[in-house]
Amino acid sequence: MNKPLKTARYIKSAFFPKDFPEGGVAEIAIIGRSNAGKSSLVNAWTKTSIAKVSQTPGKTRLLNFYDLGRYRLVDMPGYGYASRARSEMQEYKQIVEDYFAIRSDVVCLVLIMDLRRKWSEEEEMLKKFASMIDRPLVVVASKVDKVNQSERHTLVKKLEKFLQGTPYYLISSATGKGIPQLDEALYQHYVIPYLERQEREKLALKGEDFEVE
Ligand SMILES: Nc1nc2c(ncn2[C@@H]2O[C@H](COP(=O)(O)OP(=O)(O)OP(=O)(O)O)[C@@H](O)[C@H]2O)c(=O)[nH]1
Ligand SMILES: [Mg+2]
Repeated sequence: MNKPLKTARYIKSAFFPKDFPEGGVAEIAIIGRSNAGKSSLVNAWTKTSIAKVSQTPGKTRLLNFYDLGRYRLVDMPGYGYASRARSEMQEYKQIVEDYFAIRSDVVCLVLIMDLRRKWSEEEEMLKKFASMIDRPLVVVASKVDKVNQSERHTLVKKLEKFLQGTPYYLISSATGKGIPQLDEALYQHYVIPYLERQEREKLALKGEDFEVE
C-alpha cells in the first residue's frame, strides 16, 4: 500500500477529550520530556513549520493534532519541566491518561528523548505504561547532529541497555537525518495494519447487513 503524498495540516489543539477531533484515523502519539524535540520532529517529519518550537521548555501544554493524510501525528505536552507546579504535573498525567484511555486509534507511542540525556525514571515509566495499555512503543533519540560519531556510538550503547529490545531510531530534526526511515517504518508497521483492520471491519459490517436483509 503506497503512502499518498499529501500536505500536512494542523487540525486543532485540545485539552479535554470532548474537544479532540473525531476518531477513526490512525494516530501516532509523540511523547517525551520537555525540550526533547517533539514539536521539532513534527516539523521535520512534515517538512513544514506547523508546530510551535521554542527555546522555553514547557511550551506545548495541549495535545496538538496534525493531519498527514492516512494518519495523524499527535504532539503531546512535555513532562519533567522542573519549575512546573505539582498541580500541573497532575494535570499532565490526567491529559495523557485520558487521551490513551479513550483513543482506540493510537497505533503507536513515539517516545522521544535527547540522545545526550540519560534514560530516566520518567522514560522507564512511559515504557511500562505503553506495555500496560498494550500499545507498541518506539523510541526516537533526537539531536544526533549535536554529537560526533564516537560520542554517538557510546551513547547508543548506553541507551540500548535500557531499551531491552524496544525498537529505536536516531534522528536529527535540524538536518532531517533518520526521519524518512522513521516515517516509512511506522507507516509500514503500524499504520498499514490499522488501515487493513478498518477495511476488514467495514467488510464484516457489510456482511452482517446482508445477512439481516
Ligand atoms: N540541534 C538540534 N536541535 C533540536 C533538535 N530537535 C529539537 N531541537 C531544539 O531543541 C529545542 C526544543 O525543541 P522542541 O521541539 O520545542 O521540544 P519539545 O519536546 O516540543 O518541547 P516542549 O514543547 O516544551 O515539550 C528547540 O530549541 C529546538 O530547536 C535537533 O534534532 N537538533
Ligand atoms: Mg513542543
